[in-house]
Amino acid sequence: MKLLFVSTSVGPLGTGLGGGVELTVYNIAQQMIQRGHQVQIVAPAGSTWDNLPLVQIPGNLQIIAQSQERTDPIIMPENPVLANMWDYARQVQTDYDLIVNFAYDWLPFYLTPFFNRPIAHFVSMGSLSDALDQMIVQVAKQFPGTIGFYTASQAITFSQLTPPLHYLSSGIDLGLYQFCLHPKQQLAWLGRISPEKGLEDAVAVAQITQIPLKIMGKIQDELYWQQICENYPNDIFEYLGFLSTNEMQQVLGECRALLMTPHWVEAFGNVVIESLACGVPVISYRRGGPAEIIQDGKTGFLVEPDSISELVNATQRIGEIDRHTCRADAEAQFSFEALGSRFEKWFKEILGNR
Ligand code: HBI
Repeated sequence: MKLLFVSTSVGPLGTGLGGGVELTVYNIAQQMIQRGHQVQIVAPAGSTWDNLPLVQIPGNLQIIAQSQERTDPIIMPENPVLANMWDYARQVQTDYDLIVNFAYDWLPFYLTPFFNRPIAHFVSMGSLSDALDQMIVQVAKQFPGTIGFYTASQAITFSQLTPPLHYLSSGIDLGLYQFCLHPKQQLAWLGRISPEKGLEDAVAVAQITQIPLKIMGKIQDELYWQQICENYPNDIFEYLGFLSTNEMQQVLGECRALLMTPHWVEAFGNVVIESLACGVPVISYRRGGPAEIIQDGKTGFLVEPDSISELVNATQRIGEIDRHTCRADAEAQFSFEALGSRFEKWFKEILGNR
Protein backbone atom coordinates (compact mmCIF):
# COMPACT_ATOMS: atom_id res chain seq x y z
CA MET A 1 0.00 0.00 0.00
CA LYS A 2 1.08 3.60 -0.63
CA LEU A 3 0.25 5.47 2.58
CA LEU A 4 0.20 9.21 3.32
CA PHE A 5 0.22 9.95 7.08
CA VAL A 6 -0.90 13.49 7.98
CA SER A 7 0.33 14.26 11.48
CA THR A 8 -1.04 16.11 14.51
CA SER A 9 -1.13 19.90 14.11
CA VAL A 10 -0.04 20.95 17.60
CA GLY A 11 3.66 20.39 17.36
CA PRO A 12 6.49 19.30 15.10
CA LEU A 13 7.23 15.57 15.44
CA GLY A 14 9.99 14.83 17.93
CA THR A 15 9.28 17.76 20.23
CA GLY A 16 6.91 15.98 22.61
CA LEU A 17 4.21 18.61 22.02
CA GLY A 18 2.23 16.01 20.07
CA GLY A 19 2.05 13.80 23.15
CA GLY A 20 1.27 10.10 22.78
CA VAL A 21 0.17 10.44 19.17
CA GLU A 22 3.79 11.22 18.18
CA LEU A 23 4.82 7.76 19.40
CA THR A 24 1.83 6.25 17.61
CA VAL A 25 2.68 7.89 14.26
CA TYR A 26 6.34 6.88 14.62
CA ASN A 27 5.60 3.27 15.49
CA ILE A 28 2.97 2.70 12.82
CA ALA A 29 5.11 4.30 10.11
CA GLN A 30 8.01 2.03 11.10
CA GLN A 31 5.77 -1.03 11.14
CA MET A 32 4.24 -0.30 7.72
CA ILE A 33 7.70 0.24 6.18
CA GLN A 34 8.92 -3.02 7.74
CA ARG A 35 5.94 -4.74 6.12
CA GLY A 36 6.92 -3.43 2.67
CA HIS A 37 4.45 -0.55 2.35
CA GLN A 38 5.42 2.94 1.19
CA VAL A 39 4.90 5.66 3.80
CA GLN A 40 5.20 9.45 3.60
CA ILE A 41 4.58 11.58 6.71
CA VAL A 42 3.32 15.18 6.42
CA ALA A 43 4.19 17.13 9.57
CA PRO A 44 4.69 20.69 10.87
CA ALA A 45 8.07 22.24 10.03
CA GLY A 46 10.61 21.75 12.80
CA SER A 47 10.02 18.02 13.06
CA THR A 48 13.25 16.29 14.01
CA TRP A 49 12.75 12.70 12.94
CA ASP A 50 15.58 11.99 10.53
CA ASN A 51 15.02 8.30 9.86
CA LEU A 52 11.49 8.48 8.44
CA PRO A 53 10.26 10.07 5.15
CA LEU A 54 8.94 13.48 6.30
CA VAL A 55 7.48 16.41 4.37
CA GLN A 56 7.78 19.49 6.59
CA ILE A 57 4.98 22.03 6.19
CA PRO A 58 5.24 25.62 7.53
CA GLY A 59 2.45 27.48 9.29
CA ASN A 60 1.03 28.28 12.71
CA LEU A 61 0.17 25.43 15.08
CA GLN A 62 -3.39 24.63 16.11
CA ILE A 63 -4.50 25.40 19.68
CA ILE A 64 -4.54 22.16 21.70
CA ALA A 65 -8.14 20.95 21.88
CA GLN A 66 -7.98 20.10 25.59
CA SER A 67 -7.38 23.77 26.44
CA GLN A 68 -10.70 24.79 24.90
CA GLU A 69 -14.31 24.59 26.08
CA ARG A 70 -16.65 21.92 24.68
CA THR A 71 -18.90 24.58 23.15
CA ASP A 72 -16.08 26.69 21.67
CA PRO A 73 -16.34 27.34 17.93
CA ILE A 74 -13.59 25.90 15.73
CA ILE A 75 -10.65 28.30 15.77
CA MET A 76 -8.11 28.53 12.94
CA PRO A 77 -4.98 30.72 13.27
CA GLU A 78 -3.66 32.85 10.42
CA ASN A 79 -1.54 30.72 7.99
CA PRO A 80 -2.68 27.46 9.73
CA VAL A 81 -0.24 24.55 9.43
CA LEU A 82 -3.27 22.24 9.61
CA ALA A 83 -4.79 23.69 6.44
CA ASN A 84 -1.38 23.85 4.75
CA MET A 85 -0.73 20.15 5.51
CA TRP A 86 -4.12 19.17 4.07
CA ASP A 87 -3.64 21.34 1.00
CA TYR A 88 -0.40 19.44 0.38
CA ALA A 89 -2.27 16.14 0.87
CA ARG A 90 -4.88 17.28 -1.67
CA GLN A 91 -2.16 18.04 -4.23
CA VAL A 92 -0.43 14.65 -3.93
CA GLN A 93 -3.39 12.39 -3.10
CA THR A 94 -3.36 10.53 -6.42
CA ASP A 95 0.16 9.22 -5.60
CA TYR A 96 -1.31 7.24 -2.66
CA ASP A 97 -3.85 4.51 -1.99
CA LEU A 98 -4.84 5.71 1.49
CA ILE A 99 -4.48 8.88 3.53
CA VAL A 100 -4.29 8.50 7.35
CA ASN A 101 -5.25 11.45 9.56
CA PHE A 102 -3.68 11.71 13.03
CA ALA A 103 -4.86 15.23 13.86
CA TYR A 104 -7.58 15.68 16.47
CA ASP A 105 -9.12 18.56 14.50
CA TRP A 106 -12.30 19.51 12.67
CA LEU A 107 -10.77 20.32 9.26
CA PRO A 108 -9.54 16.85 8.15
CA PHE A 109 -12.92 15.32 8.94
CA TYR A 110 -14.75 18.11 7.07
CA LEU A 111 -12.47 17.71 4.01
CA THR A 112 -12.97 13.91 3.76
CA PRO A 113 -15.74 13.99 1.08
CA PHE A 114 -13.73 16.48 -1.01
CA PHE A 115 -10.88 13.98 -1.48
CA ASN A 116 -10.86 11.28 -4.14
CA ARG A 117 -8.79 8.96 -1.95
CA PRO A 118 -10.08 7.25 1.23
CA ILE A 119 -9.03 8.80 4.53
CA ALA A 120 -8.59 6.69 7.69
CA HIS A 121 -9.04 8.86 10.78
CA PHE A 122 -7.19 7.79 13.94
CA VAL A 123 -8.85 9.60 16.85
CA SER A 124 -6.27 10.11 19.59
CA MET A 125 -8.36 11.52 22.48
CA GLY A 126 -11.79 11.21 24.02
CA SER A 127 -14.63 13.63 23.25
CA LEU A 128 -13.69 17.27 23.92
CA SER A 129 -15.58 19.47 21.44
CA ASP A 130 -19.21 19.46 20.30
CA ALA A 131 -18.27 20.80 16.86
CA LEU A 132 -15.62 18.12 16.35
CA ASP A 133 -17.84 15.36 17.78
CA GLN A 134 -20.53 16.23 15.23
CA MET A 135 -18.02 16.04 12.36
CA ILE A 136 -16.60 12.70 13.58
CA VAL A 137 -20.12 11.23 13.86
CA GLN A 138 -20.91 12.51 10.34
CA VAL A 139 -17.80 10.92 8.79
CA ALA A 140 -18.42 7.65 10.69
CA LYS A 141 -21.88 7.55 9.10
CA GLN A 142 -20.86 8.61 5.57
CA PHE A 143 -17.67 6.50 5.47
CA PRO A 144 -18.29 3.45 7.70
CA GLY A 145 -15.21 1.75 9.15
CA THR A 146 -12.85 4.68 8.55
CA ILE A 147 -12.71 5.84 12.21
CA GLY A 148 -10.20 4.22 14.58
CA PHE A 149 -9.62 4.72 18.31
CA TYR A 150 -7.13 3.45 20.88
CA THR A 151 -9.76 1.96 23.20
CA ALA A 152 -13.46 1.31 23.72
CA SER A 153 -13.54 3.51 26.85
CA GLN A 154 -12.25 6.37 24.68
CA ALA A 155 -14.79 5.69 21.89
CA ILE A 156 -17.82 5.63 24.20
CA THR A 157 -17.16 9.26 25.15
CA PHE A 158 -18.47 10.06 21.63
CA SER A 159 -22.21 9.32 21.47
CA GLN A 160 -24.17 8.02 18.43
CA LEU A 161 -21.11 6.73 16.55
CA THR A 162 -22.11 4.41 13.69
CA PRO A 163 -20.33 1.02 13.87
CA PRO A 164 -18.08 -0.59 12.80
CA LEU A 165 -15.57 1.17 15.02
CA HIS A 166 -11.99 -0.02 15.22
CA TYR A 167 -10.07 -0.21 18.54
CA LEU A 168 -6.39 -0.32 17.62
CA SER A 169 -4.94 -0.20 21.15
CA SER A 170 -1.26 0.73 20.96
CA GLY A 171 2.15 -0.91 20.94
CA ILE A 172 5.83 -0.14 21.28
CA ASP A 173 9.15 -1.47 20.07
CA LEU A 174 9.90 -3.61 23.14
CA GLY A 175 13.54 -3.90 22.09
CA LEU A 176 13.99 -0.25 23.12
CA TYR A 177 12.99 -0.97 26.75
CA GLN A 178 15.24 -2.86 29.18
CA PHE A 179 13.70 -4.92 31.98
CA CYS A 180 14.90 -3.84 35.46
CA LEU A 181 14.34 -6.17 38.41
CA HIS A 182 15.84 -4.15 41.29
CA PRO A 183 14.56 -0.55 41.37
CA LYS A 184 15.73 2.34 43.53
CA GLN A 185 13.47 3.94 46.15
CA GLN A 186 11.83 6.32 43.66
CA LEU A 187 8.59 6.79 41.71
CA ALA A 188 8.07 8.00 38.13
CA TRP A 189 5.63 10.34 36.42
CA LEU A 190 5.70 10.59 32.63
CA GLY A 191 3.82 12.73 30.11
CA ARG A 192 2.94 16.16 28.83
CA ILE A 193 2.92 18.58 31.77
CA SER A 194 -0.58 19.99 31.32
CA PRO A 195 -3.56 20.30 33.74
CA GLU A 196 -5.52 17.34 32.34
CA LYS A 197 -2.60 15.05 33.27
CA GLY A 198 -2.95 15.68 37.02
CA LEU A 199 0.78 15.83 37.89
CA GLU A 200 0.05 17.60 41.18
CA ASP A 201 -1.58 14.40 42.49
CA ALA A 202 1.61 12.42 41.89
CA VAL A 203 3.69 15.10 43.64
CA ALA A 204 1.27 14.91 46.59
CA VAL A 205 1.85 11.11 46.78
CA ALA A 206 5.62 11.68 46.79
CA GLN A 207 5.20 14.27 49.55
CA ILE A 208 3.06 11.94 51.71
CA THR A 209 5.14 8.78 51.18
CA GLN A 210 8.45 10.69 51.15
CA ILE A 211 9.47 8.64 48.10
CA PRO A 212 11.24 10.88 45.54
CA LEU A 213 9.37 11.41 42.25
CA LYS A 214 11.20 11.54 38.88
CA ILE A 215 9.19 13.67 36.41
CA MET A 216 9.80 13.34 32.66
CA GLY A 217 7.99 14.94 29.74
CA LYS A 218 7.41 18.18 27.86
CA ILE A 219 6.26 21.22 29.86
CA GLN A 220 3.25 22.21 27.76
CA ASP A 221 1.67 24.58 30.31
CA GLU A 222 4.32 26.74 31.99
CA LEU A 223 1.90 28.38 34.44
CA TYR A 224 0.63 24.99 35.63
CA TRP A 225 4.21 23.81 36.17
CA GLN A 226 5.09 26.98 38.11
CA GLN A 227 2.08 26.44 40.40
CA ILE A 228 3.26 22.91 41.22
CA CYS A 229 6.80 24.13 41.96
CA GLU A 230 5.37 26.81 44.29
CA ASN A 231 2.96 24.45 46.10
CA TYR A 232 5.45 21.67 46.85
CA PRO A 233 9.00 21.66 48.24
CA ASN A 234 11.18 20.62 45.34
CA ASP A 235 13.31 18.26 47.38
CA ILE A 236 10.69 15.56 46.88
CA PHE A 237 10.56 15.72 43.06
CA GLU A 238 13.06 16.16 40.28
CA TYR A 239 12.18 17.32 36.73
CA LEU A 240 14.40 15.57 34.16
CA GLY A 241 12.99 17.16 30.96
CA PHE A 242 11.67 15.58 27.76
CA LEU A 243 14.17 12.74 27.29
CA SER A 244 14.83 10.39 24.38
CA THR A 245 13.15 6.99 24.70
CA ASN A 246 16.45 5.40 25.68
CA GLU A 247 17.30 7.93 28.40
CA MET A 248 13.70 7.92 29.67
CA GLN A 249 13.45 4.12 29.95
CA GLN A 250 16.73 3.99 31.88
CA VAL A 251 15.27 6.27 34.57
CA LEU A 252 11.81 4.67 34.43
CA GLY A 253 13.18 1.14 34.86
CA GLU A 254 14.84 2.10 38.15
CA CYS A 255 11.50 3.22 39.66
CA ARG A 256 9.31 1.15 41.97
CA ALA A 257 6.17 2.29 40.14
CA LEU A 258 4.80 4.71 37.56
CA LEU A 259 2.02 6.98 38.85
CA MET A 260 -0.75 7.74 36.29
CA THR A 261 -2.99 10.56 37.49
CA PRO A 262 -5.25 11.52 34.55
CA HIS A 263 -7.93 14.13 35.34
CA TRP A 264 -9.57 13.37 31.99
CA VAL A 265 -10.47 10.21 30.07
CA GLU A 266 -6.99 9.26 28.88
CA ALA A 267 -7.56 7.69 25.45
CA PHE A 268 -4.83 5.12 25.95
CA GLY A 269 -1.69 5.98 27.94
CA ASN A 270 1.37 4.91 25.94
CA VAL A 271 3.42 5.62 29.06
CA VAL A 272 1.65 2.67 30.74
CA ILE A 273 2.97 0.12 28.25
CA GLU A 274 6.40 1.77 28.25
CA SER A 275 6.44 1.26 32.01
CA LEU A 276 5.28 -2.38 31.83
CA ALA A 277 7.98 -3.03 29.21
CA CYS A 278 10.60 -1.99 31.80
CA GLY A 279 8.99 -4.27 34.40
CA VAL A 280 7.64 -1.26 36.30
CA PRO A 281 4.11 -1.67 37.72
CA VAL A 282 1.62 1.16 37.12
CA ILE A 283 -0.66 2.76 39.72
CA SER A 284 -3.50 4.68 38.07
CA TYR A 285 -6.95 6.13 38.58
CA ARG A 286 -9.56 3.68 37.27
CA ARG A 287 -10.41 5.92 34.29
CA GLY A 288 -10.06 5.63 30.49
CA GLY A 289 -7.34 3.72 28.65
CA PRO A 290 -5.13 2.84 31.64
CA ALA A 291 -8.12 1.02 33.23
CA GLU A 292 -8.21 -1.24 30.14
CA ILE A 293 -4.45 -1.86 30.13
CA ILE A 294 -3.50 -2.39 33.79
CA GLN A 295 -4.51 -5.71 35.36
CA ASP A 296 -5.41 -4.68 38.91
CA GLY A 297 -3.20 -6.52 41.42
CA LYS A 298 -1.16 -8.20 38.67
CA THR A 299 0.62 -5.48 36.67
CA GLY A 300 -0.26 -2.60 38.98
CA PHE A 301 -3.21 -1.12 40.86
CA LEU A 302 -6.34 0.75 39.72
CA VAL A 303 -7.75 3.12 42.32
CA GLU A 304 -10.78 5.38 42.84
CA PRO A 305 -10.39 8.33 40.45
CA ASP A 306 -8.88 11.46 42.09
CA SER A 307 -8.32 9.67 45.42
CA ILE A 308 -4.79 10.58 46.51
CA SER A 309 -5.10 8.45 49.66
CA GLU A 310 -5.81 5.37 47.52
CA LEU A 311 -2.79 6.20 45.35
CA VAL A 312 -0.74 6.29 48.56
CA ASN A 313 -2.11 2.93 49.78
CA ALA A 314 -1.35 1.33 46.40
CA THR A 315 2.18 2.78 46.45
CA GLN A 316 2.76 1.13 49.81
CA ARG A 317 1.53 -2.24 48.45
CA ILE A 318 3.59 -2.13 45.24
CA GLY A 319 5.97 -4.83 46.48
CA GLU A 320 3.12 -7.33 45.90
CA ILE A 321 3.51 -6.96 42.14
CA ASP A 322 5.93 -9.27 40.27
CA ARG A 323 7.94 -7.10 37.87
CA HIS A 324 8.43 -10.07 35.51
CA THR A 325 4.64 -10.22 35.05
CA CYS A 326 4.66 -6.59 33.90
CA ARG A 327 7.23 -7.22 31.19
CA ALA A 328 5.49 -10.46 30.09
CA ASP A 329 2.18 -8.60 29.75
CA ALA A 330 3.78 -5.92 27.55
CA GLU A 331 5.22 -8.66 25.30
CA ALA A 332 1.93 -10.52 25.09
CA GLN A 333 -0.35 -7.59 24.28
CA PHE A 334 1.60 -4.50 23.22
CA SER A 335 4.36 -5.63 20.91
CA PHE A 336 5.33 -3.67 17.83
CA GLU A 337 4.23 -6.53 15.58
CA ALA A 338 0.78 -6.83 17.19
CA LEU A 339 0.28 -3.07 16.68
CA GLY A 340 1.41 -3.23 13.04
CA SER A 341 -0.92 -6.14 12.29
CA ARG A 342 -3.93 -4.31 13.73
CA PHE A 343 -3.30 -1.15 11.69
CA GLU A 344 -2.43 -3.07 8.50
CA LYS A 345 -5.67 -5.06 8.82
CA TRP A 346 -7.69 -1.84 9.34
CA PHE A 347 -6.09 -0.12 6.32
CA LYS A 348 -6.66 -3.14 4.09
CA GLU A 349 -10.29 -3.37 5.19
CA ILE A 350 -10.86 0.26 4.18
CA LEU A 351 -9.23 -0.31 0.77
CA GLY A 352 -11.05 -3.60 0.35
CA ASN A 353 -14.39 -1.87 0.85
CA ARG A 354 -13.69 0.57 -1.99
N1 HBI B 1 -5.28 19.40 19.79
N2 HBI B 1 -6.28 20.76 18.16
C1 HBI B 1 -5.55 19.66 18.49
N3 HBI B 1 -5.09 18.86 17.50
C2 HBI B 1 -4.35 17.74 17.78
O1 HBI B 1 -3.93 17.02 16.84
C3 HBI B 1 -4.05 17.44 19.13
C4 HBI B 1 -4.53 18.31 20.12
N4 HBI B 1 -4.24 18.07 21.40
C5 HBI B 1 -3.42 16.94 21.85
C6 HBI B 1 -2.97 16.09 20.74
N5 HBI B 1 -3.29 16.34 19.47
C7 HBI B 1 -2.11 14.92 21.08
O2 HBI B 1 -1.20 15.30 22.10
C8 HBI B 1 -2.98 13.80 21.61
O3 HBI B 1 -3.78 13.45 20.54
C9 HBI B 1 -2.19 12.63 22.05
